[in-house]
Amino acid sequence: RKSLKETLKELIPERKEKFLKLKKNYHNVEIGRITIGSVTTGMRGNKSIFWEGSTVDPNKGITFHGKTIGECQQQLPGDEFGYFHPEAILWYLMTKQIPTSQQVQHLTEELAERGSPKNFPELTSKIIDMLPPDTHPMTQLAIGLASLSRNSKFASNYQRGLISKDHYWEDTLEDSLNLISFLPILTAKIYSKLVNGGKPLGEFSVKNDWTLNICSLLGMSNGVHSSNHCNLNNEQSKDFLSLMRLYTGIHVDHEGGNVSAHATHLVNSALSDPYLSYSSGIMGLAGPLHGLAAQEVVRFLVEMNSRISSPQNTGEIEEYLWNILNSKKVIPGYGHAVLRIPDPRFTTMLKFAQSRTTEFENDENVILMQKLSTVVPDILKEHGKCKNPFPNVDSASGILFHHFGIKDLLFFTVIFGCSRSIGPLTQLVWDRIYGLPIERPKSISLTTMQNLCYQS
Ligand code: FAM
Repeated sequence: RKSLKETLKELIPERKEKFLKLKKNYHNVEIGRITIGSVTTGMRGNKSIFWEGSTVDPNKGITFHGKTIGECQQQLPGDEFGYFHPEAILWYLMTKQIPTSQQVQHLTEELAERGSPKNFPELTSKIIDMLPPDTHPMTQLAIGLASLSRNSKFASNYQRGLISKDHYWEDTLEDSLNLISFLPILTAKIYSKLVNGGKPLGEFSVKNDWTLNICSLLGMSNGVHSSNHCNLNNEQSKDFLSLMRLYTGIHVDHEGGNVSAHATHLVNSALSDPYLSYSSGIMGLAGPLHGLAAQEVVRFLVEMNSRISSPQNTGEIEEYLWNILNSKKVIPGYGHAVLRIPDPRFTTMLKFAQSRTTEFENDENVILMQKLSTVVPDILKEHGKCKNPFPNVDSASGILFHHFGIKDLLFFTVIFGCSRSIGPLTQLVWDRIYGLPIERPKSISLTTMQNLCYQS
């Protein structure tokens, strides 16, 4: 019975040797070109961030160590519906090895133990309780995570001079596993503050897996070891758990260049501890062009439905969309900086809804979400500005949570933030294994660019 840490320990020497060989002998091999366009368009396409767990291909979408979402669903241990456990993808991202069910079970138990109420830092609870109730949930999440820094093993050992560079990864792993484990309770505290005056909505159990604890603590599960505040019937409670598992499984990582991943990796390169680093990632995820789109999509769908006669009325929908575009606003949930196809994560969420027709057939917002995926792309193509007119990850997810009763718009991105912890924190562990230095790209001024252009 080897733990994740023991398994990693065995893998490190060979991988580190490969990395160091490249670093030492191939320093000058060119990867790409930096142009004025790179600097003026947000470094689109510049291959300059080291990232192991996942890659986004414009025409294929996300792959995790080379495997598509579908392949992960087939190969990673999961539930009866084929939705892999976030614990399974955590193991897989970290080790590049498909875990056995037993390994996933052990990791699940380890995370549940680490994240149980007796281990959850009291100070963080108090800080969340003290925040004004109208503090945005993402701000609360960022503050909560930053406050956990007080418990950082990395920061404390570093300050006391107790760790050498070769061992940074061990405390980074320790902090990262604790951070991931604390998320169910932290998330639930933020949610109960939002909807229940701060009173708990459900319970934590060391017998639950990570996702079931999130559902239970949100008051959205009526299974054994779960909350008794749940308004869902048995079937819905199971569906909600599947939705949460599916969602938190596929949102874990989206290579290194997206704002939340990039910020986490950048801040950690200064050896800020994993809590501070991921808190920065969450602050990036809180932007409306990134993760906050999850919230904006729900607002947008609900608002549109209140203004049109039916979610099937193509003419009214088109007119509504054109009004948005003509007022120079974006259509949330559409477009992507890298993808040039409908986001496979969107398609996967859509399939979830389509496989449960009886549950969703009367939900006008879910109907509109599906309808938009057929109408918006043509409108955006005609509009002619955006490079990718297709639905992205945020197009479907929030409205499915909304259907089951998570109605508070501001909360959706917090669920995104739970899942997204897994990929970037995994990368931090490897960053420290490989001993990556502090990141310090060179900035360039308008005058320098002018000089380069007008003299060439
Ligand atoms: N609706 C209207 N206009 C859009 C658009 C959309 N959905 N997507 C892009 N455009 C515009 C964009 O604003 C830009 O206009 P300007 O030239 O006037 O600045 C133009 O099309 C070219 O943009 P692009 O090159 O196609 O996209 P970017 O790579 O600059 O930006 C996104 C990518 C995702 C920020 C952009 O598509 C967008 O704002 N989408 C809506 C917000 C959203 O859904 N974000 C979530 C992204 C998600 F994947 C995530 O990170 N969670």
